[in-house]
Amino acid sequence: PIRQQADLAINGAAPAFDDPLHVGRPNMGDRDAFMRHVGDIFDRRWLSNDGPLVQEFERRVADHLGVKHCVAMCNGTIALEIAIRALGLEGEVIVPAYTFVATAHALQWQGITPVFADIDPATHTLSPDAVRKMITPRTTGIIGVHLWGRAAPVEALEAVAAEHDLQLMFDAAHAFSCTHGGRKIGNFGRCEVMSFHATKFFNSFEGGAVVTNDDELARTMRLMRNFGFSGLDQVSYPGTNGKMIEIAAAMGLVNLDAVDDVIAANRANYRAYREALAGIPGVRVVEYDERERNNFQYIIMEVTPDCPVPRDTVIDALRAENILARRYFWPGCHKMEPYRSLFPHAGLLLPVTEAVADSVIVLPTGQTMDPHKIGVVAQVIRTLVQGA
Ligand code: T4K
Repeated sequence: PIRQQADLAINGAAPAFDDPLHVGRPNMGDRDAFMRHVGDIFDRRWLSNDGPLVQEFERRVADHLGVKHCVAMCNGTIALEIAIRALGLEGEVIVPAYTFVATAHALQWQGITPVFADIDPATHTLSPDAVRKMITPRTTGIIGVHLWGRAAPVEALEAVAAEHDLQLMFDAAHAFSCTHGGRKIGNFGRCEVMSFHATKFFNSFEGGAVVTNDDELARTMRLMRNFGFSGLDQVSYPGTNGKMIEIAAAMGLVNLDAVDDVIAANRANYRAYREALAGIPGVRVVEYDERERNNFQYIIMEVTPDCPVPRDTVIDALRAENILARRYFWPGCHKMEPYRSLFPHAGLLLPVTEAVADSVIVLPTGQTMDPHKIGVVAQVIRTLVQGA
């Protein structure tokens, strides 16, 4: 048991866990069901290019989200790039700097400038007022990010977009199966982008999708995902190779059957963390709105300025115990290349982004965690902070 400073691995004691606890440990559905799909794939000799499992996956995801079209892709980043292309974005597009760097890269990669707007300290998502300040004559769109599965301020961003004639889309990489106003995320903006990466609570090994209710946009993205081919030897768009493969769809289908169980495990972990960390001075677990459905895939702990121990020391202490906590998304995209060189003074307009990036710790959750392990994680934090 960890009771005093000398019991902590950072002070020389043995680590609390022999094997590392990971943020982003994949959740896996039924192994036998997956193996049956593998057998079918061998029998059919159909591995890619709009195969039957990909088609079934697209239908099931669209049904789950209550959205008209799901265009499955090889990963979330390519899905972002294709959505950005299909919407005809160019010039400048406003995004948060407090997101995974792929949101910004998907623009920069195609010669569009990501312009970083600050976030709301309470929700960690774009501040509509900050977005307004960043609009220039070159602005063509806004990409909101539903960080941690909590919806960006959809209606306020819609109002800004309408006022300035801008396209609005969302990076919903964290928000599969979450709701906004009781409606599934996937139904907002012109389109929304999902990630099914291994570290997401619902994975297809690697994978992603653009979901939309817009028929024409879906058609364009389907063509762009497959080199722009609209017929056997006929190309009607510049395209890329963004296709999802059959084996990925097989994993996605099996994991889709397990989504409710994984969410239940994540919810129990979230409650266990909240209880176990309650009352420790200077740390708090970011809360999810109980009126909305959430996937609880990220346990976010903020280390507030009154905490007697700096955020990075808490991380070091956890990692010494083999609890591989992360500082997502430190230090903010604006401080990563190429943006650091392009916009050396961007930080001046992003005080909330920087404060949040300096305070967040992401803790392990998912199928491989349980309330007992969470109790130990919390005891490490309690001992470290209260003994300081
Ligand atoms: N937009 C947003 C807002 C995103 O968060 C992301 C991805 C995207 C767009 C782009 O979607 P994708 O193109 O990725 O589909 C991870 C993921 O690679 C990335 O998908 C994710 N966001 C991001 C938040 O997290 P890293 O750099 O943290 O990955 P890594 O290798 O450090 O792995 C995280 C932890 O998970 C480690 O402790 C190891 C563990 N792990 C990982 C893998 C892959 C496992 O235990 N097993 C595994 O198979 O980026």
